[in-house]
Amino acid sequence: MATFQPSLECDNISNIHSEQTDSDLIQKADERYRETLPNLPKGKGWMTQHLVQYQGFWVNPDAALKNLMWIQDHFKPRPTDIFLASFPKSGTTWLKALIFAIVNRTRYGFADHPLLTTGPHDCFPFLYAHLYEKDRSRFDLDGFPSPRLLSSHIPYASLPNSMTDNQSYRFIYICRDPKDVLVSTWLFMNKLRPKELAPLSLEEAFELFCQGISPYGPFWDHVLGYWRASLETPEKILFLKYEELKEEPFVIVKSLGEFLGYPFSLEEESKGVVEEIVKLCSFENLSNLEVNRTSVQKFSKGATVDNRHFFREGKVGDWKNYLTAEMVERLDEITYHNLLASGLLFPS
Ligand code: PAP
Repeated sequence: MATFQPSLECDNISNIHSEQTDSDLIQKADERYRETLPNLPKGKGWMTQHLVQYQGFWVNPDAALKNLMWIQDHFKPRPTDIFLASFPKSGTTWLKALIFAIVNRTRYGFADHPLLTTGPHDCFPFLYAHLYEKDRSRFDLDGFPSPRLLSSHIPYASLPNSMTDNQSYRFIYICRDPKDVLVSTWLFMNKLRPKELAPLSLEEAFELFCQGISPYGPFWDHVLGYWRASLETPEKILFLKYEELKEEPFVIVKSLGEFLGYPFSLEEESKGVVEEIVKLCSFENLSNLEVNRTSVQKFSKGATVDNRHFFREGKVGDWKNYLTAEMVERLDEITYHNLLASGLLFPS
């Protein structure tokens, strides 16, 4: 499926490699991966048998780690890039839809908007999910027009310097109450867990999550990495909370427009454009669309995920239906201690 990207002019930056150079780079990334992998600590996996600990974070040892290394070694950001960063299950799909709709609002009408027929993950691809394809023709990042909309779960500390230097790219980070993140991750990953592995019980998932062993975990280190960076460079990183977006979507959509350099005019506001965007990207609307109910999202190495799995409840506080009082107490305490000095708070 074609990826919709805003078709403003391509930056005048050449990061187009020849075929030969591309395969050399893939080979180099492969070598570093093969040399590094055997030395990494192993932990129990959620969707795979194991996770490995790389630079302090736990990742899937196959595609996720390879792609991360590729990005670290070879990805060339453009100053106009817009990155969405998140810990998994924190609101990525929602933010993808919102940012896509904000940035492209003068290109598409709401009656025949691409988001009505294309899933948010196809409109706003994961940076790493397709990079390492041998056949990179499906997602040729170099060929994307600017501004490129790219997302990733990579922790801030593991981003290459080229993405954290003082260039003008923008990052939006979305975080969510870890109790909802845990429940959402557990349910999602059990659906995708290979049949040959026994399902992960909630008790086991809880224990692993508390120890920081979940994809891109520890959760708290991930959040704090972007939180601190957003305090240091607020003009570059906008830090959002899922719960606040639920509470005040109009306010946040307006501030997203401002932050991204696409502010809403008074005329747009009076015509209800902000409301249209919020409605288009709402859980109720997106989750009922045919494309999000029936089609499949393709990731690297032939992995596929039904789009409907990205839309479950879309609520704040669904953890109340799953976690015991002891679990809540323990998780809240870990969160409290980890975030105490940072000034970052989650609703409990
Ligand atoms: P990802 O990391 O795999 O991309 P992500 O989109 O971050 O997943 O998180 C999925 C969660 O966002 C799901 O939460 P739940 O399991 O608690 O229900 C999903 O329902 C929720 N979600 C998806 N789209 C929306 C939306 N438009 N509004 C609110 N929540 C949403």
